[in-house]
Amino acid sequence: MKVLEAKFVQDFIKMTDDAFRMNWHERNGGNLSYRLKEEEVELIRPRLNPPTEWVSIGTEVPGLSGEFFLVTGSGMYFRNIIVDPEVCLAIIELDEKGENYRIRWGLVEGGRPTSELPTHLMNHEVKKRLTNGKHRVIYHAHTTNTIALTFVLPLEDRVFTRELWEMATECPVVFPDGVGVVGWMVPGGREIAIETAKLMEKYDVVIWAHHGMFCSGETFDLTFGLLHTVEKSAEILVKVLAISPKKLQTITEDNLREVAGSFHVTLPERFLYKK
Ligand code: 2HA
Ligand code: ZN
Repeated sequence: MKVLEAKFVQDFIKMTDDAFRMNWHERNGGNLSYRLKEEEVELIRPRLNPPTEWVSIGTEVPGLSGEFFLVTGSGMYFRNIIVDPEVCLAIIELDEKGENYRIRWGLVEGGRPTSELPTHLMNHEVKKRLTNGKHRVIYHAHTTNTIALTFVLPLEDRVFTRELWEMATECPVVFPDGVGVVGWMVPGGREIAIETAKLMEKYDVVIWAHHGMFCSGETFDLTFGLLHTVEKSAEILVKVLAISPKKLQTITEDNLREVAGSFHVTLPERFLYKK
């Protein structure tokens, strides 16, 4: 099958276009990666390029040895993906040690996979292990309101989780594990990848202070929907803070317990503190 006709490629492209229209991807901001299923690799294998030389990932992900990923290209604009996906995207294959990759499709005018490849792959490794392979999508976006909050809220998981849960009744149901926060760091390398992957052990959402957000999920819809929900909640909080420094009423910790009971989710006690 032609790579561009594969459903996972079509879904990937649609998600990047939806995301661009949300205004989360100025210039070359943000990146997306998808871990292919074995049957998807077989479906497109006749259309892959012959193997070329291995390139260092810049970190080790032994848990992903031999896996294939569809990823956005470094420096590529989300805006252009739908117009010319073969220029903007790549399918990469990892070696047996999980230390190197090689490009098997895409980037036809040259280039490299996303600058955040270490974080994407280290997150994939954690989530593949913790979800028995169910999670396949890692997504990074420059979400305006979430970024704004990292200038005014303490950079603590417990504060961000609680504030975001309070902003919309469905939030604790959509991200019951909460959100993690990484303080400001230089992006694009192994260091920030390690810090992010540590938090991915506990959460499906990690906020990068003054930069954006990473989400992990099973499908494109679930991962996009998760990031969208967190960002919408952050937007409400920004508006609330802009209207008044003090809330007159809110969703309380007891309300959160009631929602958790009705929707059969477990909320960690450490986030249900009395304010
Ligand atoms: O420019 O978003 O974090 C791509 C990025 C780097
Ligand atoms: Zn970024």
